[in-house]
Amino acid sequence: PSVGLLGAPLNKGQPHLGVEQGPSLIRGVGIVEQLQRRGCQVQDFGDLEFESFPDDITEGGAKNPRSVGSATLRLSQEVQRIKRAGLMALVLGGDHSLSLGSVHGHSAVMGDLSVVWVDAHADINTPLSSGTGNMHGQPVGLLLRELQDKVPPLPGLSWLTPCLWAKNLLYIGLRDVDPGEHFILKNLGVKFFSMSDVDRMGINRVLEETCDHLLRSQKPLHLSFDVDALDPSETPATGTPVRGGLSLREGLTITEALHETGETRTRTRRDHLC
Ligand code: DIR
Ligand code: MN
Ligand code: MN
Ligand code: MN
Repeated sequence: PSVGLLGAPLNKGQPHLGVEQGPSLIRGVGIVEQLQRRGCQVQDFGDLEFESFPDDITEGGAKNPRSVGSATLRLSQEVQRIKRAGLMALVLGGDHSLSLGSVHGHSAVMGDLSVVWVDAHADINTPLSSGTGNMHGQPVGLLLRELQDKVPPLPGLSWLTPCLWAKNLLYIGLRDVDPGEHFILKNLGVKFFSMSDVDRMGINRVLEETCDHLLRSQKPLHLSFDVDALDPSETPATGTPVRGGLSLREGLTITEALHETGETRTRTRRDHLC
């Protein structure tokens, strides 16, 4: 397997400094070497550099839309380059608003995707439903085709065409969902496994049902993994810790199970992103 590795040191999707250090810290603990040891060929595309917008103001319920829009457009273009080269794209964040670029770029080359969103949060606010205005809480809201007419035009984001169908989306790990988000989830009938579901069913059954739900459609698979899905005892440095999260083993089991679905299906369809 050949992996295209890309760092997206984005921090404008939320208020805390430090998340932009993610890519270099994850490289620093040896992700390239670890992938190589597992037999992956790694092509390192380095870290993206993003344009800064000093006067980026809140607009239409979204904070820093120009910064986030310009960064995620760059990211989408780079992911498209990696996909066209026939590689699996592995994107390191950075805050989770980067998923606007990674999902869009992936879908631009591969068409409709199945997306597994591993997160304490649903990230399905629209600029109008969001209580915080932080864009890391809105990427799914902006990517869903069904919500297209609920999203006001945002400066810097006019390039973003929604590319994801609600039926091809599935969550694991939810435990901090805003009331407006709950309404949207129910309304669109999005499939999710909350932490209580993981407790009740166990991670293996959750993953069996995940595969039944998504993978039969034979769409290329996209994994979007927010580190705050894990329990804060594992990832204390997240900006939005929520107690009672996935154990490290449960998190790894998710990635292993999704990886195996690619092993048993056609190789070209296998695709993971973090
Ligand atoms: C909250 C928190 N739902 C918001 N979202 C977070 O700001 O929209 N997402 N932390 O990762
Ligand atoms: Mn987040
Ligand atoms: Mn989260
Ligand atoms: Mn998230």
